[in-house]
Amino acid sequence: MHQISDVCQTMNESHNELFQMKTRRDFIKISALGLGAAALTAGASKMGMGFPLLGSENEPGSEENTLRRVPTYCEVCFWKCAGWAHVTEDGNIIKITGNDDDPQCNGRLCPRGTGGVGMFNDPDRLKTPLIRVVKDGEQTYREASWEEALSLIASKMSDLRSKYGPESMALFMHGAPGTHFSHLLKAYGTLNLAAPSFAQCRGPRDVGFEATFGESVSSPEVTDIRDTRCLVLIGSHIGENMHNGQVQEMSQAIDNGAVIITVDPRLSTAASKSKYWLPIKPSTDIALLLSWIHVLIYDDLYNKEYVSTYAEGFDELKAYVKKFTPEWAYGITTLKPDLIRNTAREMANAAPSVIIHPGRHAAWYGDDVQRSRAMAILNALLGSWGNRGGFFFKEGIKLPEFPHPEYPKPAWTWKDLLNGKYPMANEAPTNLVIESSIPTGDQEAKIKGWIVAGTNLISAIPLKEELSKAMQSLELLVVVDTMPMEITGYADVVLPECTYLERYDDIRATSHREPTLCLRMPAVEAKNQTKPAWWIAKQLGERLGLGAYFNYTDFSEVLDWQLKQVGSSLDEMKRIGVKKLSRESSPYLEPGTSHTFKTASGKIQLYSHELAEAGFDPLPAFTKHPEPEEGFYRLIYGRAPMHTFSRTANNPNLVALMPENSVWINPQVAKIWGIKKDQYVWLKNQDGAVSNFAVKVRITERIRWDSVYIVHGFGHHHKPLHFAYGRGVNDTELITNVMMDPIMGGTGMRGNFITFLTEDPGKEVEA
Ligand SMILES: Nc1nc2c(c(=O)[nH]1)N[C@H]1C(S)=C(S)[C@@H](COP(=O)(O)OP(=O)(O)OC[C@H]3O[C@@H](n4cnc5c(=O)[nH]c(N)nc54)[C@H](O)[C@@H]3O)O[C@H]1N2
Ligand SMILES: Nc1nc2c(c(=O)[nH]1)N[C@H]1C(S)=C(S)[C@@H](COP(=O)(O)OP(=O)(O)OC[C@H]3O[C@@H](n4cnc5c(=O)[nH]c(N)nc54)[C@H](O)[C@@H]3O)O[C@H]1N2
Ligand code: SF4
Ligand SMILES: [Mo]
Repeated sequence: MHQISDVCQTMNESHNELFQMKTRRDFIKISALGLGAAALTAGASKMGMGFPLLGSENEPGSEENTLRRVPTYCEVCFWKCAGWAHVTEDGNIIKITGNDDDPQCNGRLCPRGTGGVGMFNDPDRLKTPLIRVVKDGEQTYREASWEEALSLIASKMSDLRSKYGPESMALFMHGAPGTHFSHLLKAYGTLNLAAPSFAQCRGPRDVGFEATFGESVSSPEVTDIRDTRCLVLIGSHIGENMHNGQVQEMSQAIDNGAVIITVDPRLSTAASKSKYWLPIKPSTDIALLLSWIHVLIYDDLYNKEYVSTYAEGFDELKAYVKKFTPEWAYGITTLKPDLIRNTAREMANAAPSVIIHPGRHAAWYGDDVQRSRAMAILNALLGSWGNRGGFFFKEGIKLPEFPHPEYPKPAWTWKDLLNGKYPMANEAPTNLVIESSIPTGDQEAKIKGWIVAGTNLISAIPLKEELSKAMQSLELLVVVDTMPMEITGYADVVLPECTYLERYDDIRATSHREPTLCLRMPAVEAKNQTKPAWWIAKQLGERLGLGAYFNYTDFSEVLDWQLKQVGSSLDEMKRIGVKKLSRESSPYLEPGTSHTFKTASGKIQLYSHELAEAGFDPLPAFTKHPEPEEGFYRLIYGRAPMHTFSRTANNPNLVALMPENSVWINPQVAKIWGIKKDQYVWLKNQDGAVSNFAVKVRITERIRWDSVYIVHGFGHHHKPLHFAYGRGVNDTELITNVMMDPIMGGTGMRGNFITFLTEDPGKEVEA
């Protein structure tokens, strides 16, 4: 009796504290906490900067024959390669290797996947739930028990439900934890679920391809790279973009003599392996694409039979591109007309085994659906969709949902927040949900509470001010993360998830050349007080009266049930990790047979009626974008093979491989500025935003003089990230000009220009 009332007492206090603070959330350093600090010192000595790559032979007990092998799939990026965690008798994970049966990795992991064990070993990991409190007039976190943290969140969510309706809660998610919290929030009664993988990433591409072919290119992409004869990369930098299977297939294609054409203002790794590098003036790709379409049509190089059988709108397209000659494009793109003609001919020679790669991160200039449409149209003219060496038709297997009551129907969803904007958004744009969390004038915000699971919004979302305003206005902000990333400092309650190596998650049921199933299970017990997302969601569900949606004790029961419905079982999957199933339909169009595309008319839409009806250009329009003023250079960004966004920035293994990013500068520019190799400079953008830290200069001919390049994910300002703090610069803080895609709400991020500060601007960094 006594104990229960004690718990209630504490809960009420915490609850009241949260209410008091709703008007202003200070950013809190998690480092201030006792337990974290103690654990850190112990770990840090063992895990210094020179920490060896795991799998090192002299780890105690690492003899191969005593190792246990546990199936998993990687969470370091979203390619989700299947692998094995190798565990010693005393419960240490000493290495992770690829699963030979997985077509997504063919037994090999990329450097990040191999280094994934650093996520498990990272001494800076979150260790216990934390609750925001006021102590001596200052906001801080105190460690809390799970019981306290969960009851506090559930009671606050119940309040929000009764005051504003369940729709007032939103979820921001990326990766595996997302599905567990989606289930929770759908059961609770809201569909306001958003991920940066839409509006900040592949959204424009997917919408552009869907408008043309009736379906998207999926993830993993349905590009038949291994059998292609010509691969055209527009920006897409496979090789630095380390999506495993694609990288392997691209090197296979190169070995087989495929022609690679890379369009990139920077000599990317892919460009360096290409027969043709087209160092385009950034932001002018649509002009190049239109002139390629012009050459294919007017030089009679397109696939007439394919187009007449499967496509519609050719006459409109032909008339439209008449004026877009290579000479016209030259003036815009700086690419010589001959180069444009020759590369168009290379594509036609290889057709239909040719791929104009759709890319993945497509949120560039705000006209990104139109650029994706132009790429889709080129593919259609070449007949590559549905042909070997082009794009194949995927086949997958759908696992039945574990039985639960029907989800309630929300009174409204994010679609009702659009007010006519972004008519073709088919997933919730994160930015829309953020805007809808800010009160306007005397209008209350529609969204009042967030759960953020597996996304560091601070570095993923370019709308810094809106994000900050929204977070200050919320009545509840819960962050579920494995690390004390920047976003955790804004939470009311921080919940520490265990890493992918310590938990069950959903079965990876992949649709690709063949359907595959893949299991992730705990290799070892979860460290400290960390818990898996499925458990956290279930606990919250039960406290919210939604127990019927979580009718199991352990998630393994759900997996076993699901697997048994499709003729496998948890036991089988524990042994094999990956199960390949055979496909039933053909991956390619059958010659001489008809095919119905999933568009309204059943035909490929060269001319898009859907876009026309929504009030947009039905044929891709070229828009001229602003250019840098004198002394400024366009900021472009991308990936490095050893890191994934900001999620690996503190991973000791990967920090050892690449500790910081650098800014790529053309030698001409370095000369004008008198900047030397390896010098550190600060970056300032057109709106006066200055980088938090200095960045090392890399002087290289591999970048055009009008642009600079940095790898995304660095420049962390949160001190508890001991390995990442202060290393390199963060592109996100220099992206203050966001070019919205009116069609689907994508946030174009490449319209920012920077200049150099060679003296320390003395900027105070929020620690
Ligand atoms: N400026 C700029 N912005 C970008 C991009 C860019 O290139 N430049 N890229 C865009 C693209 S393409 C994408 S897809 C998005 C990516 O956006 P995000 O996926 O949000 O990227 P990260 O910054 O890696 O944040 C991942 C967060 O998940 C946490 N995390 C990792 N593993 C787990 C786990 O198992 N459980 C839980 N609960 N949390 C975990 C990490 O600690 C981290 O806080 O960013 C977009 N935003
Ligand atoms: N190692 C690693 N691999 C990853 C990831 C990671 O974090 N790390 N993230 C994964 C994710 S979620 C995504 S979305 C993908 C993103 O990977 P991609 O889709 O391949 O990348 P983008 O960001 O579209 O393109 C980056 C390239 O575009 C070039 N570029 C910049 N501006 C322009 C321009 O105006 N025109 C043209 N033609 N090129 C331009 C840059 O120089 C750079 O080489 O990578 C995936 N793979
Ligand atoms: S590509 Fe690399 S990081 Fe991504 S899932 Fe595969 S092994 Fe992991
Ligand atoms: Mo992405």
